[in-house]
Amino acid sequence: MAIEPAKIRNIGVVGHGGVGKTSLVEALLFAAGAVTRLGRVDDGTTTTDFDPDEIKRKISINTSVAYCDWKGHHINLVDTPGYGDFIADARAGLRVVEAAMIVVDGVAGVQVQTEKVWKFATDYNLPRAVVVNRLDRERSDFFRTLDSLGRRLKGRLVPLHIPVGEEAGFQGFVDLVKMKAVVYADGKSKETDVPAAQADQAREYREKLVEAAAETDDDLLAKYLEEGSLGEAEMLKALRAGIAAGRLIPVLTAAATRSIGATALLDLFVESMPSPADRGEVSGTELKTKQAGVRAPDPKAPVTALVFKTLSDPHVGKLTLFRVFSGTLRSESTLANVTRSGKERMSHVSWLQGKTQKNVETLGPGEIGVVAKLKDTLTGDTLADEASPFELPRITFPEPAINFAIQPKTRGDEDKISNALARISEEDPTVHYHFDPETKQLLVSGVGNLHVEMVVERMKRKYNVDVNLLPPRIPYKETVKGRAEGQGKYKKQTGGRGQYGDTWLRVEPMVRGGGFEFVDDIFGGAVPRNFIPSVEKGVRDCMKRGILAGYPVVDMKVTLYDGSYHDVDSSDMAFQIAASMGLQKVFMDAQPILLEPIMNVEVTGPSDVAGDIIGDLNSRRGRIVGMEPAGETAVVRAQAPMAEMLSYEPSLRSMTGGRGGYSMEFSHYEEVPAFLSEKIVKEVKAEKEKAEKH
Ligand SMILES: Nc1nc2c(ncn2[C@@H]2O[C@H](COP(=O)(O)OP(=O)(O)OP(=O)(O)O)[C@@H](O)[C@H]2O)c(=O)[nH]1
Ligand SMILES: [Mg+2]
Repeated sequence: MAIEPAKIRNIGVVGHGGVGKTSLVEALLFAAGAVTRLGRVDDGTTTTDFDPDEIKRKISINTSVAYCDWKGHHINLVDTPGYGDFIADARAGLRVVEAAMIVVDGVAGVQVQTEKVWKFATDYNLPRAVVVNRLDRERSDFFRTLDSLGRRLKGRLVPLHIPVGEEAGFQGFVDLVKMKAVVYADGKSKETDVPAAQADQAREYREKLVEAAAETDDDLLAKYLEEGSLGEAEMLKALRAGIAAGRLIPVLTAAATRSIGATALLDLFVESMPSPADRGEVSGTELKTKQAGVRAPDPKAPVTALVFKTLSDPHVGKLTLFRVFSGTLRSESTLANVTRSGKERMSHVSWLQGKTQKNVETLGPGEIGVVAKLKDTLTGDTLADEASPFELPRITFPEPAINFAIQPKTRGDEDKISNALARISEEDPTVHYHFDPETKQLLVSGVGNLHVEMVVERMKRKYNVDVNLLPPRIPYKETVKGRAEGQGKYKKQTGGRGQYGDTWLRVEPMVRGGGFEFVDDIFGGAVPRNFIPSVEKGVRDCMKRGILAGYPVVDMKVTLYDGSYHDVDSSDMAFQIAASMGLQKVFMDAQPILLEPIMNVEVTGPSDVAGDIIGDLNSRRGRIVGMEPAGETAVVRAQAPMAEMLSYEPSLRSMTGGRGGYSMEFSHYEEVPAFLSEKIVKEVKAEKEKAEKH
């Protein structure tokens, strides 16, 4: 029997790296009795960090799912990674839930990825709760964190708790709804009166809570202003409705590793967060008519399910994690992958408790499940009834930001490598790879350094191929700064029919981002009409291969203004070659330059080392664009060349003693300074020569 949609809560657990999401999920599972032991990230024993890479590095890399029962409700917890390289998983995870639990660190407050996941939740219109975790740590401060939340995140934040005790003495919280304290000792909680020393503070925050609840409804607000208070039931109803609608964002306290705050969160999910039934219809496309349509969370409707994660393992095979939005999905049924037009057999469908599968007969609307061994289904695809195909909006993933060349350690391993990469990129849509014929190298691209390193580790562990990672390749581009013109002529007379093409080309720079423009300025048939596309093709091919250093040429206008032909010997090929030869020459006369990618960088770190962070960014040719001291943490915003930021992570770690964080995003292209440009051109030439010798 599938579970009634009204009795399901799907919660996405998101936040910056290392704030305690996985630990908190563990605490929730433990509090609800779904696990009998409280696992620990530091021991590699949590339910949701089970991958060997996760255990080794003590961070989450993949989204994973666990469930528990609480007061007659089935709660699915979607634990997502917080590390920047893997944040796309958090976004995909939020596509399949009704609410987000945003975890922040009680020491660091709002961090780079906090703002990112906040935006994802806003994009998907999700109600959310904020949990201030790790309140037992030295230098943690609930009120300072609250302040940083208020300054940096948009939304009506309202504390439901204030902490009792602080740092190592953190014992629990005052529940501002009940006006009772919940204190923990030896892992057990006890409800007591509000400590006398905190009575005033509790009253003050309780008043803010009532006011916030009243503000969600005009009539209620009028009554509150008139009478100065609200009835208990009325207040609670308004508060819950406000939270469910996302108009109020509750802030709670926690210390996951001590289980503090877990039951309060479970109660909040059940009482205030929407169920799949509350969420109602989802939009998508009716594929028979190609019209926009909707699907209701109705067990009798046609099946529609969205794949939000794919895991692959050489032993178990492929695992596909999905969420049902409508209909009842049965084990042993066949569904259509409407995104790729194929059929898939849903052999055994299961719930997931971390890595453990629990077989179920059916999955109804709102349920999250897993199935093994689908053939062609990838993350973001929709699975639906063949008779009633309906596609949900696809999940998009960020473009890769960084390229590495890889080399087999053992000769002859090339096939094994491509096979492994094919499987890995199937599992992780942010991994791309291709062979570069120019340098004869296999390039792997990913979101960041760590991401690509992990790909290499996975190749070794799961697919048993060892590769060397060569230094990352920066995706430079080429362009010109000046104008030039000249001839490209190709003439060959060998035996029978010869080859003849003759073109006169002019090149001019275009604005940055202008791309490419080809102008045909031939009068009087100097180059016959039918050969002009060949000239353009020759130009385009040559630009793609690059001229100065083998990087694609961009932002350039090329005009064909003259030429000549031969009645017999001229051919498409001859004109292509002539144009390509001409362009290579003219390009070099037009002040060629290299362009490099510039990144937007945001660094957070302790304020006392902000000066070092800025100095270091300057030495990396960075431009500081903003600096925001935020109490003990400072935020520095800068633009810096990608080439200088590849090795940023270890430097930041050593500058901040591990207390810093950063995120980086592509911004635009800029000219590479001349002294560096020369060096790059030389290196590429040397590389090419080496490749040719092989
Ligand atoms: N003192 C203290 N440490 C905590 C608490 N919660 C988590 N930690 C520790 O913080 C570290 C990170 O915890 P995780 O649960 O892995 O954090 P996460 O947010 O899941 O991290 P990612 O998934 O990698 O983003 C681990 O060493 C935990 O033991 C807490 O409440 N108090
Ligand atoms: Mg985690």
